[in-house]
Amino acid sequence: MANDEPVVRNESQRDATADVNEPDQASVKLADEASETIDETPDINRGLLSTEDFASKALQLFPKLDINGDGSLDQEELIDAKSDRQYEGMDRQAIAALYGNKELLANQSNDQYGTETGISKEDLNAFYDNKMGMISADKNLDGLKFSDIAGKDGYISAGDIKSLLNGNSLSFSQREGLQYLLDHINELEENHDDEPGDENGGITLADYQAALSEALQDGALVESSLIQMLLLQNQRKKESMGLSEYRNGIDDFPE
Ligand SMILES: [Ca+2]
Ligand SMILES: [Ca+2]
Ligand SMILES: [Ca+2]
Ligand SMILES: [Ca+2]
Repeated sequence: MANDEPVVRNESQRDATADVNEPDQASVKLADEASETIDETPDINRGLLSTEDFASKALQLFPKLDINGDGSLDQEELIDAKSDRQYEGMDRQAIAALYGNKELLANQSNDQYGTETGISKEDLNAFYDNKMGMISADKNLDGLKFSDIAGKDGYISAGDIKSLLNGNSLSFSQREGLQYLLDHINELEENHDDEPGDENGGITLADYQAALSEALQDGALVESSLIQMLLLQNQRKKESMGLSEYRNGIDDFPE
C-alpha cells in the first residue's frame, strides 16, 4: 500500500469529503529516503498545522484556554474556545485538534486521579514525545542505513547501538537518533511480531517501519479533526440555511 507520491487533494475534492476516513498513506522508508518523505507530508504542503507544531501551538495557547486555571483543558473550555472567533488560523486548527482528540490526548499522561477528564500540559508533552519521537529519530538517523546499525543479523540490539555510539564516526543528530532507539528498544521491537515467542532479539526492519508508519499516520491528527469539524459545522449549516448558501459557506473553514 505504500505510495511514493504525497497525497494531494485539491479544494474541490476536499469539499466533497468523500475520503474523510481514508488515512493518508505515506511511504515508509528508512533514514535518508524517509526524511524526504516526511518533509512532503500533505499536512505541511497544504499549510495545515503539522502534528509536530500542534503540540507547541497547543502549549502556547494553554494558559488562555484554561479559563478556570486548574491546569487542565476540560470539555467546556474546549467547546468555548472552538466557537470563539478570536481564534483564527493555526490557533483554530490547534483548538480543533484538541477538541477532536480530547480523550486520546487526556490519556497520554496518567496525571489525574481516576478517569483522565481533561488535557494537561503533561499530556501534550507526552503526546509529543510518544508520537513524534520516532519521526525525529528517523530524521536524525539520516545517512545511516538500517544495515549499518543492525549488522549482519538484521536485528538492532542494544549492543549494536552502544558500540556505534562508542565510535567517532557519527554526527550529533545521528547520535540523538541512536539514543532514541536505545531508549525505546523494548517498545520498538514489539511493533512487528516477527520473532518466535518473546520479541527480544532487537529491532528488525519491519519493527522499525511499523513504528515509523504509525507515527506518520498520527501526523494526520490535525487534518482529520478539521475535517470532522467541517462536517459537523456544515451539518448544522445545512439544517439552518438553503443549499446554495450552504455551498457558499463551505470555504469558511478551515481558514
Ligand atoms: Ca481548566
Ligand atoms: Ca492526563
Ligand atoms: Ca545486530
Ligand atoms: Ca519484532
